[in-house]
Amino acid sequence: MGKVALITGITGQDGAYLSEYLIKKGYTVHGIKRRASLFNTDRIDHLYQDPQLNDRNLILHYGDMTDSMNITRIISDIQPDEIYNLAAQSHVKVSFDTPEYTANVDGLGTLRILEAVRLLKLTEKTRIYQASTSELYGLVQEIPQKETTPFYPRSPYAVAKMYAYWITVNYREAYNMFACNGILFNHESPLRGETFVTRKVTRALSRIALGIQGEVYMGNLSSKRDWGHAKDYIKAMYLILQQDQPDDYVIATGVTTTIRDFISRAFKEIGVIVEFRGEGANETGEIIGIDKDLFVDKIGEAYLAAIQSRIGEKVVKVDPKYFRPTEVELLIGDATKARTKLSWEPQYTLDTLIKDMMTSDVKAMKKEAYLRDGGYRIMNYFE
Ligand code: NAP
Ligand code: G4F
Repeated sequence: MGKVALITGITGQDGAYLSEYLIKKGYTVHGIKRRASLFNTDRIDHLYQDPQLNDRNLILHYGDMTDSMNITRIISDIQPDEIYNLAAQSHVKVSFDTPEYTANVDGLGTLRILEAVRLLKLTEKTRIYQASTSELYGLVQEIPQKETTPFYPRSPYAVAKMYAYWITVNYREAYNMFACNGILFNHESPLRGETFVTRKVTRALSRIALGIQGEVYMGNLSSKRDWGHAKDYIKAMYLILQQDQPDDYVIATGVTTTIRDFISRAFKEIGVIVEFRGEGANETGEIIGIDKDLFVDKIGEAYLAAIQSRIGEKVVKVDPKYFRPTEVELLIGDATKARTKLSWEPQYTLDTLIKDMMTSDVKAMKKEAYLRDGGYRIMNYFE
């Protein structure tokens, strides 16, 4: 009999990749999804339709991290071997607007899982993975950041996740539970939520190239992130729960890049050369050239004349409304422990991640382009 896993946050980026990964390993995967007024299972719908996968191996339950009885009942019914607690209000900027809700879901939600396992007397059977984050390092106290680096959270999100981190450690020590933190640095993919910076950029740049968006407004272009691919990072989650002893691990690439450089590289991937000038809220990114062959290959001949006519135009601008009250300026992780103890190695580089995201968004936006009149539009409502 295969193992049984419960994934909270199964409808999110990581939940989608992890559920597919575990089903392919022979697991029966149960997921908690929220009731929403529109369908919210886009990222996992293909798992039901894939003839290679047995659809009985994916079972969804309505639930919410703020509802203790619901969580306890689901865990009691399923009796999981492994729980991956991925559910969270995961947007740092939004956490400044909804700090109490974020604390409830991201902080107390983790306690609800741990306490349910304890009260149901599943501590011997059920292993728990907690989705901790590099945001814990916040105002960094050491470069690069590793498992022993002191935390200095800089947002309601990070403070809530700090509670979740320590309550996981506490339940491990107090009740001998197999409960582990994966301290994951930023990881992205074509399934990344549209309001996180990388996906906002790959969507916007695809739209600019196709002439359905004029420009994109960004926040802090100078902050630096250590970006990996979600497909690599969910493998680390699995490995963390397969060890003999429970422990906490940093998962990162060890490479850090500014938002500005991410934008330049994503543009370059489709043959558009941009140059940034100015500082702070006055900084802009201007198209200074087009690599015609690359642009035609990636975007198409039909769009070449329009993009060439935009050389000299500013297509990236800054809107201070995207600045955060307190910013995390620099993240760069040292994943030596995971590399040695878990034998975890990422397959993607930043350039192959960008290529994957741009290819996917250009394809998606082309569909949209066909449905539009081709006039330039300015869409800046994404956080
Ligand atoms: P995501 O795409 O935002 O997914 C979050 C998931 O949580 C979604 O399924 C969401 O449901 C669910 N959720 C939110 N509030 C909930 C609630 N009250 N009750 C039940 N479910 C709820 O996040 P992700 O990028 O996959 O990240 C997964 C986890 O890793 C999160 O805990 C995040 O904080 C953490 N993390 C992420 C990164 C990263 O770079 N991606 C790095 C470190 C840690 P809906 O689909 O209905 O919204
Ligand atoms: O993509 P972001 O919103 O991700 P952030 O804040 O680093 O958080 C993500 O990674 C964490 C791991 O470290 C996770 F725990 C968390 O759940 C989430 O997945 O922003 C990255 C950087 C920030 O410095 C932000 O200020 O990009 C900067 N930025 C600049 N312009 C922007 C924008 N961020 C967003 N979302 N939108 C912008 O227009």
